[in-house]
This record gives sequence, C-alpha cells and structure tokens, in this order.
Amino acid sequence: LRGAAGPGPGVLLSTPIFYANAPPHIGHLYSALLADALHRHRRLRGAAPGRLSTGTDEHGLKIQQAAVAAGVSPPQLCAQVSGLFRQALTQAAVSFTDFIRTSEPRHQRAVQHFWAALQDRGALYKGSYEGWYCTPEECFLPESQLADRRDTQGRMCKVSLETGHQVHWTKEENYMFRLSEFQEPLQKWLRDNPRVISPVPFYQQVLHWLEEDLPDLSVSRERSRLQWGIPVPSDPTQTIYVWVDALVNYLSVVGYPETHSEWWPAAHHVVGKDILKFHAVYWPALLMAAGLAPPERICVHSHWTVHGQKMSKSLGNVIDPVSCFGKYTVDGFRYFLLRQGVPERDCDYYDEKVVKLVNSELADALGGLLNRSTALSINPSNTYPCFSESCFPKISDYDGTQALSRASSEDYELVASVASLPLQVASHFEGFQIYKALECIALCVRETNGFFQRHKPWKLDRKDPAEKLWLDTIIHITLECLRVYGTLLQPVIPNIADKLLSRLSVEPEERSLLNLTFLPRYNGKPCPFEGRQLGPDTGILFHRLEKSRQSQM
Ligand code: ME8
Repeated sequence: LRGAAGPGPGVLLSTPIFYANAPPHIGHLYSALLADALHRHRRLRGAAPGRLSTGTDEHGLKIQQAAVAAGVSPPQLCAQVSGLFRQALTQAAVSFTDFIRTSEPRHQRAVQHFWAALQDRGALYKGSYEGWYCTPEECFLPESQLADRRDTQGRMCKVSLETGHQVHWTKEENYMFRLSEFQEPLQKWLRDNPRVISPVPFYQQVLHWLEEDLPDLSVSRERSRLQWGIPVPSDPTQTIYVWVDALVNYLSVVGYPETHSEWWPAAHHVVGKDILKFHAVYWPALLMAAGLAPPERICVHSHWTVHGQKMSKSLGNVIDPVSCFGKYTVDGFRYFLLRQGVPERDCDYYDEKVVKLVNSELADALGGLLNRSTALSINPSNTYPCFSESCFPKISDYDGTQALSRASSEDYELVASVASLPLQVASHFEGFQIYKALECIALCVRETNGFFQRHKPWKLDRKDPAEKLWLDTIIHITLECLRVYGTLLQPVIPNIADKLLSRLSVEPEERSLLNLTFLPRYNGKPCPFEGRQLGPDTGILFHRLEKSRQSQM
C-alpha cells in the first residue's frame, strides 16, 4: 500500500461492471461512489493521475433471457440499459475516466487474447462437465450449496442456498481451467500481501475458502445453449464463460494486450461481497495462469437492504438512484450512502434515515456553522479576520498570565482534533473506511459548533479593541475549521465542498489535501487567508429537506 499522507503513482481504480439486464439501483451506485471517493481522494492527495473505470457486463444467459422477456434483441437491451448506467453515474458525479461495455470490439479482442494466453500456457483442457447449474448466478453449484424446495406448481426442485434461485441438472462439454493448481500460489499471494483484501474479515474469508478443495473451473458453455457471448477463438462450438469475459474488462480498459503494462498490476478493484470469490480467487488465478500479476488491492463492501429486505424486482422495493438525486440532491445522497454504508456490515435503507442524517449533518451542523460564522452582523467587513496570539496563545506558551486569553481547555482540544484530522481522514480512506473518515469530520463539525456557541461572538462588542481581537480570533478559528472540513469533504460531496470553499475564498490551487495546514498562525506561521475578502454569498449551503419533499433540484 502507498503511504497514507503522501502522493503516489497513479492506479487504476475500478467499479464492478454492472449487468445490463435491469436499470441501476442504489447498491450499484454505492459501489461506484466508493470507487469515486477513493479516486478523488488520491487525486487531491497529489498522486500521479489515475484512472477510474466502470461499465456494463453485457454477455451471458441472464442478458439473453432478459432480452427475450423484454421482446428486444440482446444488443438493443444492452445499449438501452448501458445508457441508463452511464447517465446515472454521470449524474451522480462519478468521475470515471473509462466506461467499458463488454460488447465492444476492443473487449472481445482482449478476451480472446487472454484466452489464447491461457491455452498456450496449458491452463485449459476440455472435459465433460455435469452438475447443478444456476442460470442467474451463471455457475455450477456443489450439493453443499443447494437446498430442496417446492416450485410454484408444488413439484420438488433444487435451489441455490445463497440466492434461492432454482438450479437445473446440466451436462455439457466445456473447457476447464486448472484452478486446482493455484491453491498454493493463491495462499502464498495472500500471506505475502496481508492487506491486499480489505476489510480484514473478507481477507480471512478468502483464506478460509482456500483451505477447502479448489476444483477446476468450467470456463466455457456450449454455443447451442449460449449464443450471446464471445466465442472461444479456436472452437466456435463454445462460448467463453461470462465471468472470464467480465473479469478481463479490467485489462481491456488499460489496452490489453498492447499497453496494459503501463498500469497493470496497479489495479484497485472495488467489489460487493457477492462477487468476492470471482475477484479474490478466480481472477488472481486466471491472471497468474496467463502470466500476469494479481491486482494490487481488492476493496470489498457489503449490501444495502431496504426496510430489512433484499432489494428485488419481484418485491418491488428497488430504490432508483436518479429519483433519490431529485429528492435529496446529488451531494446529499452521496453523503448519506458513504456516511452510512459500512463495508463490513449490510446496511438498511429507508427514506427517513436520509432526511434525518443530511438535515442534521449537512444542513444544520455544517451549513449552520458557515452561515453563523460569515453573518454580516458579526463579520461586517466580510473578510477572513485576523488571528491574535495573545487571545489564543500556543498551549505550550500558556502560563495563565496572558490576560487576553479566553481559550478554554475544550478549545485547545478542538484545535488539536482538527489539526490531526487530515491524517486521520487519509488513513481511513487508505483503509477503505470512508464512513469512519466522515464520522471524524462530523464530530469535529459538532465540536466547532460547540466552540462558536460557547463563546457567543454575537455578544462581543466590536468597538472595544480587546473584544474585537477575541471576536476576530473566534471567527478566524471557525473559518479555518470550515476550510479544513470543506477540503476534506471534496471527494464525497464535491458540489457542496466547492460552494463552501468558494465562500471562504479558497482558490482551486489551495484545495489540495497535500500539505493541508490548519491554523498556521497558531503555529507562528503566516496565514495566506488573513485579511482576504470572502467569496460571494451564494445562499444557503444545503437546504433542509422536508420529510415528504419530492424534489429540491
Ligand atoms: O455482479 N448493495 O453485476 P451486478 C450493495 N456483472 N451493492 C450492491 C447491491 C446491494 N444490494 N447489489 C449490487 C455483477 N451491488 C457482475 C460483476 S465485475 C467483473 C462483474 C453492487 O450488476 C455490488 O458491488 O449484479 C455488486 O458486486 C455490483 O453491484 C455489481 O452487481
């Protein structure tokens, strides 16, 4: 892992590529926002320019069947749904640099080349495969992952334990990948790179899987059963398994087989826990077999449920992100998902939770603080006021004799918390704990409100020279806190952060996370903001949401 505080080389951050069989929902958006926040954070920290890839997974039986059900051809369905994903991610301000569709010729070429590399290196063989096949999961399942149920007509059938989908006994000639030979190399890779999968419970889960038998993997399907996919290069009777096809997208975006080595293996994949095995077992094994290194990092997150239930079309409880942007604004909804989503645990969604959180933390705490500290009634000159050392002496210099000092121990605690915040936030981002970074910032915002409230600057008399010094110092400290919060929040709420920093007259080149200093005057250094005219007042930072509110934008 690259150092928490300093810049580093550019990396390829990726979201999963989303199935083009149904429109986006908030789970997809959550994956993309996590990757986007990491990408933006790296950029603001001064890392070499990186890439953020996303896209749509367009092949396979699932898509073929969805197209039949919709009465359109697979390419028509994919073009339409892929467009919806691109639109939703663009609207969500996901700053992707690459959007890949697996139906594109560049991807087909990469997959066929990858297949040939596997074949040339002896990693594939043809075998007859028989077993229980789960179409929605696109894989064969062992007996241990099956349960007996009755179908809608009351007949006994077998279903996948994990998803409840019915499975069918299937026999076919397939190409097999020698996955079993990679058990030890995979274990060694994980042991040598203990931070490659985060959070830790998922790393342990993968190690656990690798202690069990690792059977060879079927990596093609008979063309007669699956036409919508990429043909095996040397055998047109077979279609490449959709997961091999899909995983290679991470190489196609970096120009495999020509230019990928400029990026590979500096890849950081953000994935949901449902696709962990594909990314942490199959993908590294396939890469090793093709003569490439495994990805540098896999960041795993859990799922969103809705009112305690799994989101599903049949339950009719799928939450559409675009309607949420209308209800809560793009930044409000980004903040909610990233602040409430905990990678280790499933999170439950309901509308009231969004309203409560964004009202309290964005409208009241952050917006209220900006509003109060920039009010013309206490800051009539609309400038970044001066800090006075005599009012707020360095804690190490303070001996109780400084007559002007009114700073309390709580004030010193606040200053210490905010000074350490940038490093804390960086290390939470680095550890894929974005929600913790936001929790720390929210706590500091609350403490800054306490600071402001405690000293009641509106009661101070600006005409009294001693009181004016103290009044200016209070406002200076508050604006410095807000500047740090605005800077740190850029990867999560880019529009609000921009509004906040513009109001504080922080120039674009002063918004980097690299060398973000807080309260330089407290440390005896010049403050470039002191005396600066504040930016124009462009209104309330974030409007409070009404419970039943339909649209704010
Ligand atoms: O699995 N909560 O695509 P997909 C949180 N095409 N995240 C969720 C979620 C939920 N309820 N539901 C989905 C695929 N996701 C494959 C991926 S990658 C080479 C191929 C997120 O559209 C989660 O990250 O079913 C999941 O892995 C991803 O969306 C893609 O889901």
